[in-house]
Amino acid sequence: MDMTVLTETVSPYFAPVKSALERLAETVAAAIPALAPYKEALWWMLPASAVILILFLLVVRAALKAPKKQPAMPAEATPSPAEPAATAKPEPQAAPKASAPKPAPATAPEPAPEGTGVMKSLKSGLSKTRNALSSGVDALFKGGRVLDDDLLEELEELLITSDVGVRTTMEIIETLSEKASEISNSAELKAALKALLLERISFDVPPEETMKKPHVMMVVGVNGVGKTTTIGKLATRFVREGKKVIIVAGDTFRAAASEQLTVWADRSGADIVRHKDNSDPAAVAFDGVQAAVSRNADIVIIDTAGRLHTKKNLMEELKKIRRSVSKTIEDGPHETLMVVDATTGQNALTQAQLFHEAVGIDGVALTKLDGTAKGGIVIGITSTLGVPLKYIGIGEQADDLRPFDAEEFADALL
Ligand SMILES: Nc1nc2c(ncn2[C@@H]2O[C@H](COP(=O)(O)OP(=O)(O)OP(=O)(O)O)[C@@H](O)[C@H]2O)c(=O)[nH]1
Ligand SMILES: [Mg+2]
Repeated sequence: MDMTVLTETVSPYFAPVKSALERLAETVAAAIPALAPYKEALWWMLPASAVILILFLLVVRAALKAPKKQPAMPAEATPSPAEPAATAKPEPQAAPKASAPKPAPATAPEPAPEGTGVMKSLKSGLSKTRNALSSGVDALFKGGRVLDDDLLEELEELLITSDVGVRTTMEIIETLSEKASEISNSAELKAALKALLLERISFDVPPEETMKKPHVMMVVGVNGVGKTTTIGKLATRFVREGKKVIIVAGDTFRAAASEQLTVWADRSGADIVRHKDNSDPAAVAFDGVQAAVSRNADIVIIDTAGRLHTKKNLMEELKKIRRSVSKTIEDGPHETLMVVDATTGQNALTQAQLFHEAVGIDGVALTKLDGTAKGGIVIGITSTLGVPLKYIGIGEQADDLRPFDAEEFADALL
């Protein structure tokens, strides 16, 4: 091909580039005598080789970056009891669902393959709230601003939109305005804010050593907040600690609820006691507690159907489950854990208050904190509810439940 004709037609601006390349080609040909015979073609061969090399490097890079195929779920990730089918059934009412289908994946997600973010850090779990709060504070000081009334007003808005709660926000803003002269940048403001938040979320949680054997825990809450998932995560945790755990499928109302819990039982290595759908939850709870006593279990966790605190008959059903537990274990259930969904914002607080009034709760598990920028709800729950926040959920996997630790939480946020 006649390169001169081609380049001159394509662009008159090509001439200076071409002459620079020709000079480069001459230098190269002079330096490498073996290339001298190709001197005429060398000026365009040099950039062409460079382009080919770049394309090659891009292909190699893309191949290295391509996601590896997910490994099949490792057997160790779903520890099963030695005889899951046999141990998974209540004694008298055995095996109503021996060949029950597995629940839909949406209700019981597969565990993360080993080594891929299994121990999700609290910071990444809380990243949405962290981003809103921590980056929000950084942004306030942009452009050399100082902590004045305008800045405090913007901080107030930031705290309220993070669901810290109006009253707590006002208290914090007032204290900060008194300390304004000591705060001149975002790092100092974050430190002061963190200390104020920590004061409001710290409380004593009774140590687990005080648990009775078997310790009976009933898990309650409105629909879809994460009760069953939280039970699966708790079972995983307790089994890992070497405890014998029985989980009880007290949600006989929702289709596939027992199957969902069975998946978690298999995965965690806990036993499960279940009856057929639509049977009396109080009867399942009774059998679960009996099984726990006869099998010398350490912990019994009773799942219950989701219910609205406004449905009086359903709240009565919870009381009936309690009574049925206490037929075998007089002071049981020892713990009623209310699960609330952090993404419902201030509603979560209202729900917890109303459940507490209706059936009495001993602790809260706040789920889905990974899915909201409004993690400030933790402050409302810890400071106004009067019952401890015991666990926080930061994802759907077995390891995504943390005992609530105020300091760790404050560190992860600011
Ligand atoms: N992102 C995230 N999702 C969660 C968390 N906890 C639970 N979920 C998801 O929330 C959905 C509902 O969870 P379930 O455990 O079935 O909720 P439930 O309260 O038992 O629901 P009902 O029995 O129908 O009242 C599921 O898709 C869970 O995977 C969490 O901490 N983070
Ligand atoms: Mg459930």
